[in-house]
Amino acid sequence: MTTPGATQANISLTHANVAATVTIPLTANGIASLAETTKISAIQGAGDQAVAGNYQVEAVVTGVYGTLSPAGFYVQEEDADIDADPNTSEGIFVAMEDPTVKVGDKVRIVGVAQENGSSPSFNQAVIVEPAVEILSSGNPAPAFVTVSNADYSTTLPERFEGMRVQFASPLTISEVSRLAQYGELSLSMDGNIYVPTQMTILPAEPVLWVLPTRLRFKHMLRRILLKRLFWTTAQV
Ligand SMILES: [Ca+2]
Ligand SMILES: [Ca+2]
Repeated sequence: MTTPGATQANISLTHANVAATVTIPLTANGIASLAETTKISAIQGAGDQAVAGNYQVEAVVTGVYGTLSPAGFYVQEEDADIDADPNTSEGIFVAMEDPTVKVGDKVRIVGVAQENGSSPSFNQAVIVEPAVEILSSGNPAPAFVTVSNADYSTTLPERFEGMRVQFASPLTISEVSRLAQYGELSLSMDGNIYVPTQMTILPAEPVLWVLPTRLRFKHMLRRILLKRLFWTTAQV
């Protein structure tokens, strides 16, 4: 237990003949804090997975999703705090039941970063077990990062993970077959996507099917899946 207004808490540990006292700094509100604040870009890194660990982050809330599972909110670094590397994302999801933060709040978060196949990450970079302190409200949203058609491919979206993005040119709705059941829309860049065999005649010899296969791969790089964040098994 700490005294109201205390700036630190002393915890005594005793084991056999060994005794030690650990001092944990506290914020004015008595919320745990770490000595060092880490930029989200350093947690996200330039690779496929976030760097697991215990971190303190200070960033702006960009979206709150309290009714989803997992519930939580997104934060993104203020524009002044982004690094110079476009391959490192500046945003991250904070998994939290009943989040009380609002868009525009600048928050200090102490928690554990992870990115793996288990809940609540599901291969998204997340901060779990967060202690959240609101530092200020009404802050401007961080700027969008623009995704150009030439930039986009299946190997690149990781660098935009959790960030506010906008597209450099209009997208085309190219498939709606999974909309009713799964809430999914296929969007494409540079106009509509056609079935490869609509654009080239399938050769008789399978070894020559490389052309339609190449077309299909090129089409995949132009495709974006827009998912509703919940789905139903009911057929409509
Ligand atoms: Ca920051
Ligand atoms: Ca970056």
